[in-house]
Amino acid sequence: MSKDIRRLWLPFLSADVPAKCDTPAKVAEYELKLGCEALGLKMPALRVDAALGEGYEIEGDAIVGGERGLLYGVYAFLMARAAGEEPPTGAQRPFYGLRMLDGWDNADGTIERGYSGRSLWFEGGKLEWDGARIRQLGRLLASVGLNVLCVNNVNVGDTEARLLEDALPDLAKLADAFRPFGVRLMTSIEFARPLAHGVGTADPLDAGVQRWWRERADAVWAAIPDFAGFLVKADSEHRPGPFAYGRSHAEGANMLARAVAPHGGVLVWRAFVYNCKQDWRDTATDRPMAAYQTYAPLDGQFDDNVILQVKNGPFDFQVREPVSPTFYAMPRTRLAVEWQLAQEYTGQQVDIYAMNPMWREMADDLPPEKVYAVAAVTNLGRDDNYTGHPFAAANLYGFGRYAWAPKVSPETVIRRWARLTYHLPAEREDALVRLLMDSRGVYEQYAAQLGIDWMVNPHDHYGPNPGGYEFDVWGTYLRPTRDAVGIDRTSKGTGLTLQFPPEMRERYETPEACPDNLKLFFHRLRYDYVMADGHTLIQRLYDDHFEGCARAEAMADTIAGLGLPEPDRSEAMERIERQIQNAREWRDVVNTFFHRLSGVDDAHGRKIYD
Ligand code: GCW
Repeated sequence: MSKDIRRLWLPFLSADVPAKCDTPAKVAEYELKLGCEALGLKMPALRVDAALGEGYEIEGDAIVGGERGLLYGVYAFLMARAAGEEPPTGAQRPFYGLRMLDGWDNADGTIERGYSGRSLWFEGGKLEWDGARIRQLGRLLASVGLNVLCVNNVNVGDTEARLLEDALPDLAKLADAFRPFGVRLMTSIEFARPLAHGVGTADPLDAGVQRWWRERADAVWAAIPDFAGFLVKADSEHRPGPFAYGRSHAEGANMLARAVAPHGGVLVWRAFVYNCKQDWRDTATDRPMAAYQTYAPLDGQFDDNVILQVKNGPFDFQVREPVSPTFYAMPRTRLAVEWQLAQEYTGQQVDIYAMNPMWREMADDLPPEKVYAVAAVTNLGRDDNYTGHPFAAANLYGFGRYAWAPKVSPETVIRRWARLTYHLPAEREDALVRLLMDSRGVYEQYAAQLGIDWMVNPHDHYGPNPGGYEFDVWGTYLRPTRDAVGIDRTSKGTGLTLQFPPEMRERYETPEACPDNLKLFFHRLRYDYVMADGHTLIQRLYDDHFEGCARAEAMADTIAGLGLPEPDRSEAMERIERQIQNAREWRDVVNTFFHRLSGVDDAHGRKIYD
């Protein structure tokens, strides 16, 4: 057994789940007993009602549910009691059937954009894991009702491709480890894989290619009967795909979907397709328009078991983006929204950035039923606390809650996480909840205010570098001059606003109607543009950076005053110091950048370096 397994938001489950609990029913029973003893509760009866599936109902002194539903019901009951609240009443069902975590783990144990240490399930070129930690992870995922885990990076190397080949027995063992927690596995596949096996082409319309994938799928489901399906990144950032054969993405996705369909599998196809070799001189191509341009014309052409996984915003997991217009354009396609719990662009689990408020904003702009499934790139790794920053666990917890109820109040979720994790006295709990609720706004204010994204250091994506991507190939330009900054994405500019339904188009089309937090996402504005609050744009750029940084500095005192238990206290204090350094760097670099360009001084005479 590994030492010091961290319990995160389940501290009352003070013993590991033993390996002999090898079905959801056994885990449910074990957890209920363990939890009730710890919390001094009378143990409710467990009753299986298969018809409830993933749903459950807590009725008086019984918990009723389908096999997995029972497990979810047990955790819901225990977590409510541990938080001193009443368990939910009435039938509970997850809003989304597919609630998926995407690991960007590589076989060598590294994680692409991972900020919590090495992989929990890969090392040295193969699947390898600590059983007790995987069971703890399974418990954490089940406790918030997540049900699918994709184990490898969407950028698939040769070693990872072998997960469905000679490494399949290991994958089957990992599936066994997660199954008792109701978590089914998925893998990312490489579209051109048949080439490595002498098929000679990866053309989706080629009979040999179709046969190769059918045989692979047959072998996979023979080894893992409840395998969830495949995830594919194709024709995206140098990955192979159907375009090489003159085929559409519907043709590519359907070919794979037909291989997995007989087994009840799904084919998750990522819509993250854009020109990653753009010439910065080309002002007609506008990267955030790419997904819509590629996929909207294909609506209605995808098979039923294809799920098109669209990043939440049209760009790429930036701090502030509108909802991707692709979501409004494909009513006849099953769409999944993809989020990134790994904080690539949002502070890398050093800076605090709680995501539930962002998910709720999306649910307000896009009726949750327009989306078929939810997925998120995990923020998990082998660090003792699993998520690098102890507060980043709130995002993993919160993602599960959002997947069950997309309109759940962010504050309710964050408070519940805080209470379960720390049990602080009321005033300090309030302070932690406020800190987390404000955290995204703080980060946004010093790193991406007014919808200016992409001022990050290239490649690494942490810290400021306002000119860093200007002459690069990635299509992420802001084109700052001495007078103005931003891209005109209106009908008079690149036309991104035209991809939105009328009501949203109107909201974004003019700088006056456009909310402040997206003004520079949609508009090119002069520095002397007067904002609704009467300040010029340039003054607002300075103000936000000074204020955002000051708010980050103030967070250190709040955290110090929370009285957190160790080691969380030390971890959080060490990271807030780094966050403050980062915020100062953002403030000074970005302010100096605009000051040098514009020559306009800060109206309040604060320090801007030259
Ligand atoms: O934002 C980019 C990341 C890549 C990632 C890509 C994607 C897995 O910088 O690291 O690759 O998104 O989502 O495919």
